[in-house]
Amino acid sequence: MTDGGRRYGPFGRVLVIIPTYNEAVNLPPLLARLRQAVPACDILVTDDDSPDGTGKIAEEIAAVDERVHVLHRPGKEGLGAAYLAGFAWGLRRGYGALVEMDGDGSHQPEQLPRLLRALRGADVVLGSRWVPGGRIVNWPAHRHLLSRGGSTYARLLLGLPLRDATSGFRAFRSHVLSAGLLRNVASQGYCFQVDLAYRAVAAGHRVVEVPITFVEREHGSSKMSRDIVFEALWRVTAWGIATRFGRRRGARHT
Ligand SMILES: Nc1nc2c(ncn2[C@@H]2O[C@H](COP(=O)(O)OP(=O)(O)OP(=O)(O)O)[C@@H](O)[C@H]2O)c(=O)[nH]1
Ligand SMILES: [Mg+2]
Repeated sequence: MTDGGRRYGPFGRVLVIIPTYNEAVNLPPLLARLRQAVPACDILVTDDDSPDGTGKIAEEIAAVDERVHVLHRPGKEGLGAAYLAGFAWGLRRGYGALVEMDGDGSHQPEQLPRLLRALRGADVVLGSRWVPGGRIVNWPAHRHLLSRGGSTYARLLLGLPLRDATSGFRAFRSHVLSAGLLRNVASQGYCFQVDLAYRAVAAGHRVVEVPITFVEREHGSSKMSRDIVFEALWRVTAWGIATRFGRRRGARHT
């Protein structure tokens, strides 16, 4: 892995995509830590016209750091849409690896090198809270239950060999995110993460998990809602039923 040459192992340039909605307080320190931890990565902030001015703050940082870019979207459309737009942006520019990372400080930039090292021997790397060495800091019991329960449900129903299918800290080799794999992705909330993991596994890609420490946000508010949980529940259930009744995996249209 070299830094000065902006190449990371066998996969070339790295783009870290950070979707933001009202992360004005969290974004500047996060970008500073990321720049320190992985100096050569490029960063794309995908902002949905945050009312708190996150997009403008990102622009100010981009003005003094040529490796920070900002994609402004007209309004709040959910995590899935923000990532799909970010992937398209990165694929058009020939990045070898695309990374997903939350903008609220829950994912530690200092652990990104660990994900990138694992990506040398994999197509997709998930930062996992639920493998040995994984940790969660400052979560109430009901969030543990929801995260563990959601992952277990997806694992059992979809036959996913993964402990943390909902994790949003992950790295993809860009060839994984082909038009075919992303066709008709409609998931919006954190179900989007389960959707991509399921599609990657079904397509035969090498998906591995490495432990991460997840720290609950200190500032701003969570976008987790009842609707987002409900979306995950109904979509995963529908995919599970479709799989059981023999519809080809990876050919889903929900
Ligand atoms: N662009 C964009 N970003 C979003 C949207 N919804 C959430 N995000 C961002 O996605 C990341 C994860 O969202 P969070 O609110 O932290 O949701 P979460 O991590 O599932 O929930 P918590 O664990 O409670 O924080 C954060 O950087 C958010 O700002 C959206 O609709 N559009
Ligand atoms: Mg969060």
